[in-house]
Amino acid sequence: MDAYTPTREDRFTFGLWTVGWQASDPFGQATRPPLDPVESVHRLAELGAYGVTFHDDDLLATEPDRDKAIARFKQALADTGLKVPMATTNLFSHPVFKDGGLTSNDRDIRRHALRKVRRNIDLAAELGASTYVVWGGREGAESDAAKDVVAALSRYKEGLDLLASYVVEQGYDIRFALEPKPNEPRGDILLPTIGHALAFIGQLERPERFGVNPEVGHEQMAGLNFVHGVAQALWQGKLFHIDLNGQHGPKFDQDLIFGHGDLTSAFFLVDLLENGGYEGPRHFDYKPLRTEDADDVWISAAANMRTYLILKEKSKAFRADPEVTAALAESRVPELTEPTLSPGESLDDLLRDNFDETLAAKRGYHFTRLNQLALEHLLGVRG
Ligand SMILES: [Mn+2]
Repeated sequence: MDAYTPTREDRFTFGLWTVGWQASDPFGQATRPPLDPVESVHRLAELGAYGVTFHDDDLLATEPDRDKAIARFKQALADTGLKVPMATTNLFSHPVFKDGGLTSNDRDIRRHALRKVRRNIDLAAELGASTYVVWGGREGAESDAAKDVVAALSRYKEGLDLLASYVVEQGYDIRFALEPKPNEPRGDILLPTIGHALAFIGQLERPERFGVNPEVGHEQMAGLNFVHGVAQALWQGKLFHIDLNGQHGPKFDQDLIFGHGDLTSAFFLVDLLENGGYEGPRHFDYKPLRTEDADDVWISAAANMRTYLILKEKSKAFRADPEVTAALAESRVPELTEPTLSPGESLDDLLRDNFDETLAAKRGYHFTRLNQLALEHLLGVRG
Protein backbone atom coordinates (compact mmCIF):
# COMPACT_ATOMS: atom_id res chain seq x y z
CA MET A 1 0.00 0.00 0.00
CA ASP A 2 1.26 3.46 -0.93
CA ALA A 3 -0.20 6.72 -2.23
CA TYR A 4 -0.71 5.13 -5.64
CA THR A 5 -2.76 2.16 -4.46
CA PRO A 6 -6.23 2.49 -6.01
CA THR A 7 -9.44 2.44 -4.01
CA ARG A 8 -13.08 2.18 -5.09
CA GLU A 9 -13.38 5.98 -4.78
CA ASP A 10 -11.00 6.36 -7.74
CA ARG A 11 -13.70 4.74 -9.91
CA PHE A 12 -11.36 2.67 -12.10
CA THR A 13 -13.12 0.24 -14.40
CA PHE A 14 -11.93 -2.40 -16.88
CA GLY A 15 -13.50 -4.17 -19.82
CA LEU A 16 -13.68 -7.93 -19.30
CA TRP A 17 -12.19 -8.18 -22.79
CA THR A 18 -9.00 -6.35 -21.68
CA VAL A 19 -7.56 -8.66 -19.04
CA GLY A 20 -9.36 -11.52 -20.79
CA TRP A 21 -7.62 -10.93 -24.12
CA GLN A 22 -5.90 -14.16 -25.12
CA ALA A 23 -3.54 -12.27 -27.41
CA SER A 24 -4.31 -13.78 -30.76
CA ASP A 25 -3.47 -11.27 -33.50
CA PRO A 26 -3.68 -11.33 -37.32
CA PHE A 27 -0.28 -13.07 -37.46
CA GLY A 28 -0.33 -15.41 -34.49
CA GLN A 29 -2.33 -17.61 -32.20
CA ALA A 30 -3.37 -16.94 -28.63
CA THR A 31 -0.52 -16.93 -26.14
CA ARG A 32 -2.71 -17.15 -23.03
CA PRO A 33 -5.51 -19.50 -21.96
CA PRO A 34 -9.12 -18.29 -21.71
CA LEU A 35 -9.85 -16.34 -18.56
CA ASP A 36 -13.04 -16.96 -16.59
CA PRO A 37 -14.93 -13.63 -16.24
CA VAL A 38 -15.65 -14.62 -12.63
CA GLU A 39 -11.91 -14.75 -11.93
CA SER A 40 -11.47 -11.36 -13.64
CA VAL A 41 -14.10 -9.81 -11.39
CA HIS A 42 -12.40 -11.16 -8.27
CA ARG A 43 -8.87 -10.25 -9.34
CA LEU A 44 -9.87 -6.70 -10.37
CA ALA A 45 -11.72 -6.20 -7.08
CA GLU A 46 -8.59 -7.27 -5.17
CA LEU A 47 -6.54 -4.75 -7.14
CA GLY A 48 -8.85 -1.89 -6.12
CA ALA A 49 -10.99 -1.46 -9.23
CA TYR A 50 -14.49 -0.01 -8.92
CA GLY A 51 -16.17 -1.89 -11.70
CA VAL A 52 -16.14 -4.00 -14.83
CA THR A 53 -17.69 -3.51 -18.24
CA PHE A 54 -18.51 -6.10 -20.88
CA HIS A 55 -19.60 -6.95 -24.40
CA ASP A 56 -22.49 -9.40 -24.47
CA ASP A 57 -20.15 -12.09 -25.84
CA ASP A 58 -17.45 -11.58 -23.15
CA LEU A 59 -19.60 -13.32 -20.55
CA LEU A 60 -19.61 -16.45 -22.69
CA ALA A 61 -15.78 -16.79 -22.66
CA THR A 62 -15.73 -19.90 -20.47
CA GLU A 63 -19.47 -20.71 -20.12
CA PRO A 64 -21.40 -21.07 -23.40
CA ASP A 65 -24.82 -21.26 -21.66
CA ARG A 66 -25.91 -17.60 -21.56
CA ASP A 67 -28.20 -17.89 -18.54
CA LYS A 68 -25.58 -19.75 -16.52
CA ALA A 69 -22.89 -17.27 -17.57
CA ILE A 70 -25.02 -14.32 -16.44
CA ALA A 71 -25.90 -15.98 -13.14
CA ARG A 72 -22.22 -16.68 -12.39
CA PHE A 73 -21.27 -13.11 -13.32
CA LYS A 74 -23.99 -11.65 -11.09
CA GLN A 75 -22.81 -13.80 -8.20
CA ALA A 76 -19.23 -12.56 -8.66
CA LEU A 77 -20.47 -8.94 -8.65
CA ALA A 78 -22.45 -9.60 -5.47
CA ASP A 79 -19.45 -11.28 -3.82
CA THR A 80 -17.03 -8.45 -4.62
CA GLY A 81 -19.26 -5.36 -4.73
CA LEU A 82 -17.93 -4.43 -8.18
CA LYS A 83 -20.28 -2.28 -10.29
CA VAL A 84 -21.12 -2.45 -13.99
CA PRO A 85 -21.28 1.22 -15.07
CA MET A 86 -21.13 0.42 -18.80
CA ALA A 87 -21.94 -2.35 -21.24
CA THR A 88 -21.68 -2.73 -25.00
CA THR A 89 -22.48 -5.11 -27.85
CA ASN A 90 -20.05 -7.10 -29.94
CA LEU A 91 -21.11 -6.35 -33.53
CA PHE A 92 -17.70 -7.14 -34.98
CA SER A 93 -16.36 -10.63 -34.15
CA HIS A 94 -18.93 -12.96 -35.70
CA PRO A 95 -18.52 -13.47 -39.49
CA VAL A 96 -22.12 -12.33 -39.99
CA PHE A 97 -20.95 -8.79 -39.15
CA LYS A 98 -18.12 -8.76 -41.71
CA ASP A 99 -19.76 -5.79 -43.49
CA GLY A 100 -21.01 -4.20 -40.29
CA GLY A 101 -24.03 -4.46 -38.01
CA LEU A 102 -26.22 -1.35 -38.07
CA THR A 103 -24.82 -0.31 -41.48
CA SER A 104 -24.33 -3.66 -43.23
CA ASN A 105 -25.46 -3.55 -46.86
CA ASP A 106 -27.49 -6.66 -45.99
CA ARG A 107 -30.84 -5.59 -44.51
CA ASP A 108 -31.40 -8.95 -42.74
CA ILE A 109 -28.12 -8.51 -40.93
CA ARG A 110 -29.02 -4.97 -39.84
CA ARG A 111 -32.22 -6.37 -38.33
CA HIS A 112 -30.24 -9.12 -36.60
CA ALA A 113 -27.79 -6.53 -35.19
CA LEU A 114 -30.63 -4.47 -33.72
CA ARG A 115 -32.03 -7.58 -32.02
CA LYS A 116 -28.59 -8.37 -30.55
CA VAL A 117 -28.14 -4.84 -29.16
CA ARG A 118 -31.70 -4.73 -27.80
CA ARG A 119 -31.17 -7.97 -25.92
CA ASN A 120 -27.95 -6.79 -24.28
CA ILE A 121 -29.42 -3.39 -23.40
CA ASP A 122 -31.96 -5.28 -21.27
CA LEU A 123 -29.09 -7.04 -19.49
CA ALA A 124 -27.18 -3.76 -19.12
CA ALA A 125 -30.21 -2.17 -17.46
CA GLU A 126 -30.66 -5.18 -15.20
CA LEU A 127 -27.04 -4.88 -14.04
CA GLY A 128 -27.40 -1.14 -13.39
CA ALA A 129 -25.28 0.18 -16.27
CA SER A 130 -25.97 3.82 -17.10
CA THR A 131 -23.80 4.05 -20.22
CA TYR A 132 -24.14 1.94 -23.35
CA VAL A 133 -21.12 2.18 -25.63
CA VAL A 134 -21.47 1.83 -29.40
CA TRP A 135 -18.21 1.02 -31.18
CA GLY A 136 -18.95 0.31 -34.80
CA GLY A 137 -15.75 -1.53 -35.58
CA ARG A 138 -17.12 -3.13 -38.75
CA GLU A 139 -19.26 -0.16 -39.80
CA GLY A 140 -17.08 0.90 -42.70
CA ALA A 141 -15.48 -0.21 -45.94
CA GLU A 142 -12.27 -0.90 -47.81
CA SER A 143 -13.63 0.36 -51.12
CA ASP A 144 -15.57 3.54 -51.82
CA ALA A 145 -17.55 1.57 -54.40
CA ALA A 146 -18.73 -0.88 -51.75
CA LYS A 147 -20.47 1.54 -49.38
CA ASP A 148 -23.03 4.26 -50.04
CA VAL A 149 -21.83 6.35 -47.11
CA VAL A 150 -24.83 8.70 -47.19
CA ALA A 151 -27.19 5.71 -46.96
CA ALA A 152 -24.97 4.09 -44.31
CA LEU A 153 -25.20 7.19 -42.12
CA SER A 154 -28.99 7.16 -42.55
CA ARG A 155 -29.10 3.52 -41.44
CA TYR A 156 -26.74 4.29 -38.52
CA LYS A 157 -29.11 7.07 -37.46
CA GLU A 158 -32.15 4.85 -37.94
CA GLY A 159 -30.65 2.12 -35.75
CA LEU A 160 -29.52 4.45 -32.99
CA ASP A 161 -32.84 6.35 -33.01
CA LEU A 162 -34.67 3.04 -32.58
CA LEU A 163 -32.42 1.95 -29.73
CA ALA A 164 -32.74 5.31 -27.95
CA SER A 165 -36.54 5.14 -28.26
CA TYR A 166 -36.45 1.62 -26.85
CA VAL A 167 -34.43 2.79 -23.82
CA VAL A 168 -36.86 5.66 -23.23
CA GLU A 169 -39.94 3.41 -23.60
CA GLN A 170 -38.48 0.89 -21.14
CA GLY A 171 -37.70 3.68 -18.67
CA TYR A 172 -34.03 2.69 -18.56
CA ASP A 173 -31.58 5.19 -17.08
CA ILE A 174 -29.15 4.63 -19.94
CA ARG A 175 -27.29 7.02 -22.25
CA PHE A 176 -25.35 5.99 -25.34
CA ALA A 177 -21.68 6.80 -25.92
CA LEU A 178 -20.37 6.55 -29.48
CA GLU A 179 -16.75 5.43 -29.74
CA PRO A 180 -14.87 6.86 -32.72
CA LYS A 181 -12.02 5.04 -34.47
CA PRO A 182 -10.47 5.90 -37.85
CA ASN A 183 -9.62 2.39 -39.15
CA GLU A 184 -8.86 -1.19 -38.05
CA PRO A 185 -10.39 -3.65 -38.47
CA ARG A 186 -12.04 -1.97 -41.51
CA GLY A 187 -9.93 0.02 -43.96
CA ASP A 188 -12.04 3.04 -43.08
CA ILE A 189 -14.61 3.19 -40.28
CA LEU A 190 -17.65 5.51 -40.16
CA LEU A 191 -17.53 8.23 -37.46
CA PRO A 192 -13.69 8.10 -37.50
CA THR A 193 -12.95 10.85 -34.97
CA ILE A 194 -14.46 12.57 -31.93
CA GLY A 195 -15.41 15.48 -34.17
CA HIS A 196 -17.27 13.28 -36.66
CA ALA A 197 -19.19 11.61 -33.81
CA LEU A 198 -20.12 14.93 -32.17
CA ALA A 199 -21.42 16.28 -35.47
CA PHE A 200 -23.39 13.08 -36.17
CA ILE A 201 -25.08 13.20 -32.74
CA GLY A 202 -26.67 16.50 -33.73
CA GLN A 203 -28.59 14.67 -36.49
CA LEU A 204 -30.18 12.10 -34.14
CA GLU A 205 -33.77 12.25 -32.88
CA ARG A 206 -32.72 12.27 -29.24
CA PRO A 207 -29.30 13.96 -29.20
CA GLU A 208 -29.50 14.40 -25.42
CA ARG A 209 -29.24 10.62 -25.04
CA PHE A 210 -25.96 10.49 -26.97
CA GLY A 211 -22.38 11.44 -26.15
CA VAL A 212 -18.95 10.04 -26.93
CA ASN A 213 -16.58 7.44 -25.51
CA PRO A 214 -13.25 8.63 -26.91
CA GLU A 215 -10.24 6.31 -26.74
CA VAL A 216 -6.66 7.60 -26.40
CA GLY A 217 -5.17 5.38 -29.11
CA HIS A 218 -8.03 5.83 -31.57
CA GLU A 219 -7.44 9.57 -31.95
CA GLN A 220 -3.66 9.24 -31.84
CA MET A 221 -3.79 6.63 -34.63
CA ALA A 222 -5.20 9.44 -36.77
CA GLY A 223 -2.43 11.81 -35.67
CA LEU A 224 -4.93 13.88 -33.69
CA ASN A 225 -4.47 15.54 -30.30
CA PHE A 226 -6.51 13.45 -27.85
CA VAL A 227 -6.51 16.12 -25.14
CA HIS A 228 -8.04 18.62 -27.59
CA GLY A 229 -10.72 16.14 -28.67
CA VAL A 230 -11.65 15.33 -25.07
CA ALA A 231 -11.72 19.02 -24.21
CA GLN A 232 -14.21 19.67 -27.01
CA ALA A 233 -16.38 16.75 -25.89
CA LEU A 234 -16.37 18.17 -22.35
CA TRP A 235 -17.16 21.66 -23.65
CA GLN A 236 -20.18 20.28 -25.50
CA GLY A 237 -21.33 18.29 -22.45
CA LYS A 238 -20.77 15.06 -24.38
CA LEU A 239 -17.99 13.26 -22.52
CA PHE A 240 -20.19 10.43 -21.26
CA HIS A 241 -17.37 7.89 -20.84
CA ILE A 242 -13.68 7.48 -21.72
CA ASP A 243 -11.36 4.66 -22.81
CA LEU A 244 -7.86 5.09 -21.41
CA ASN A 245 -4.86 3.34 -22.95
CA GLY A 246 -1.54 4.07 -24.66
CA GLN A 247 -0.42 4.51 -28.26
CA HIS A 248 2.78 5.48 -30.06
CA GLY A 249 1.51 7.70 -32.85
CA PRO A 250 -0.06 6.72 -36.18
CA LYS A 251 0.24 2.95 -36.53
CA PHE A 252 -1.94 -0.06 -35.72
CA ASP A 253 -4.11 0.13 -32.60
CA GLN A 254 -1.65 -0.76 -29.84
CA ASP A 255 -3.97 -0.66 -26.82
CA LEU A 256 -0.95 -0.20 -24.54
CA ILE A 257 -1.22 0.34 -20.79
CA PHE A 258 -2.30 3.89 -19.96
CA GLY A 259 0.80 6.11 -19.98
CA HIS A 260 2.95 3.55 -21.78
CA GLY A 261 2.49 5.41 -25.08
CA ASP A 262 2.58 9.22 -25.30
CA LEU A 263 3.26 10.00 -21.63
CA THR A 264 3.17 13.79 -21.96
CA SER A 265 -0.28 13.59 -23.53
CA ALA A 266 -1.38 11.23 -20.74
CA PHE A 267 -0.24 13.79 -18.16
CA PHE A 268 -2.24 16.60 -19.75
CA LEU A 269 -5.22 14.27 -20.20
CA VAL A 270 -5.32 13.41 -16.48
CA ASP A 271 -4.89 17.12 -15.72
CA LEU A 272 -7.92 17.85 -17.94
CA LEU A 273 -10.10 15.04 -16.57
CA GLU A 274 -9.33 15.92 -12.96
CA ASN A 275 -9.87 19.68 -13.43
CA GLY A 276 -12.30 19.82 -16.33
CA GLY A 277 -15.46 18.46 -14.74
CA TYR A 278 -15.45 14.83 -15.96
CA GLU A 279 -17.33 12.74 -13.41
CA GLY A 280 -17.61 9.35 -15.11
CA PRO A 281 -15.55 6.22 -14.48
CA ARG A 282 -11.88 6.08 -15.48
CA HIS A 283 -12.21 3.14 -17.83
CA PHE A 284 -9.24 1.20 -19.20
CA ASP A 285 -9.53 -0.33 -22.64
CA TYR A 286 -6.08 -1.81 -23.13
CA LYS A 287 -4.52 -5.14 -24.02
CA PRO A 288 -1.92 -6.89 -21.87
CA LEU A 289 1.09 -7.36 -24.18
CA ARG A 290 1.07 -10.57 -26.19
CA THR A 291 4.46 -11.43 -24.66
CA GLU A 292 3.01 -11.60 -21.14
CA ASP A 293 1.95 -14.65 -19.18
CA ALA A 294 -1.23 -15.15 -17.15
CA ASP A 295 0.27 -13.57 -13.99
CA ASP A 296 1.67 -10.58 -15.89
CA VAL A 297 -1.92 -9.73 -16.91
CA TRP A 298 -2.65 -8.58 -13.36
CA ILE A 299 0.58 -6.60 -13.16
CA SER A 300 -0.53 -4.79 -16.31
CA ALA A 301 -4.04 -4.14 -14.94
CA ALA A 302 -2.55 -2.64 -11.77
CA ALA A 303 -0.09 -0.56 -13.85
CA ASN A 304 -2.96 1.30 -15.57
CA MET A 305 -4.43 2.46 -12.27
CA ARG A 306 -1.07 3.21 -10.67
CA THR A 307 0.03 5.32 -13.64
CA TYR A 308 -3.23 7.28 -13.54
CA LEU A 309 -2.83 8.01 -9.81
CA ILE A 310 0.81 9.06 -10.25
CA LEU A 311 -0.18 11.44 -13.06
CA LYS A 312 -3.04 12.77 -10.93
CA GLU A 313 -0.56 13.61 -8.17
CA LYS A 314 1.82 15.21 -10.68
CA SER A 315 -1.02 17.31 -12.06
CA LYS A 316 -1.90 18.52 -8.54
CA ALA A 317 1.71 19.44 -7.83
CA PHE A 318 1.94 21.24 -11.19
CA ARG A 319 -1.17 23.31 -10.42
CA ALA A 320 0.02 24.10 -6.86
CA ASP A 321 3.51 25.26 -7.89
CA PRO A 322 3.77 29.09 -7.57
CA GLU A 323 6.29 29.15 -10.42
CA VAL A 324 3.73 27.42 -12.63
CA THR A 325 1.07 29.94 -11.62
CA ALA A 326 3.45 32.76 -12.54
CA ALA A 327 4.43 31.07 -15.80
CA LEU A 328 0.77 30.53 -16.75
CA ALA A 329 0.11 34.23 -16.16
CA GLU A 330 3.19 35.24 -18.18
CA SER A 331 1.94 33.01 -20.98
CA ARG A 332 -1.46 34.74 -20.71
CA VAL A 333 -3.23 31.38 -20.28
CA PRO A 334 -5.79 32.71 -17.75
CA GLU A 335 -6.46 35.72 -20.03
CA LEU A 336 -8.14 33.39 -22.54
CA THR A 337 -11.01 32.81 -20.08
CA GLU A 338 -11.91 36.52 -20.28
CA PRO A 339 -14.59 37.31 -22.88
CA THR A 340 -13.09 39.32 -25.74
CA LEU A 341 -15.67 42.08 -25.35
CA SER A 342 -16.59 43.61 -21.99
CA PRO A 343 -20.26 43.50 -20.91
CA GLY A 344 -22.27 45.98 -22.94
CA GLU A 345 -19.54 46.50 -25.53
CA SER A 346 -20.24 46.16 -29.24
CA LEU A 347 -18.00 45.57 -32.25
CA ASP A 348 -18.18 49.32 -32.90
CA ASP A 349 -16.61 49.96 -29.49
CA LEU A 350 -13.49 48.11 -30.62
CA LEU A 351 -12.77 51.00 -32.98
CA ARG A 352 -11.88 53.15 -29.96
CA ASP A 353 -9.04 50.79 -28.83
CA ASN A 354 -5.55 52.27 -28.84
CA PHE A 355 -3.81 49.19 -30.29
CA ASP A 356 -0.22 49.11 -31.54
CA GLU A 357 0.06 46.15 -33.89
CA THR A 358 3.87 46.36 -34.12
CA LEU A 359 4.29 46.34 -30.34
CA ALA A 360 1.73 43.56 -29.82
CA ALA A 361 3.43 41.44 -32.47
CA LYS A 362 6.69 41.65 -30.53
CA ARG A 363 5.25 40.13 -27.34
CA GLY A 364 6.43 36.55 -26.71
CA TYR A 365 4.22 33.97 -25.06
CA HIS A 366 6.95 32.08 -23.10
CA PHE A 367 5.31 28.70 -23.74
CA THR A 368 8.66 26.92 -23.73
CA ARG A 369 9.24 27.71 -20.06
CA LEU A 370 5.70 26.62 -19.18
CA ASN A 371 6.06 23.33 -21.03
CA GLN A 372 9.45 22.69 -19.42
CA LEU A 373 7.88 23.20 -15.97
CA ALA A 374 5.19 20.64 -16.85
CA LEU A 375 7.83 18.23 -18.08
CA GLU A 376 9.92 18.64 -14.91
CA HIS A 377 6.88 17.92 -12.75
CA LEU A 378 6.16 14.89 -14.88
CA LEU A 379 9.77 13.71 -14.56
CA GLY A 380 9.61 14.09 -10.79
CA VAL A 381 12.37 16.66 -10.38
CA ARG A 382 10.01 19.34 -9.01
CA GLY A 383 7.43 19.38 -6.21
MN1 LIG B 1 -12.44 1.04 -26.74
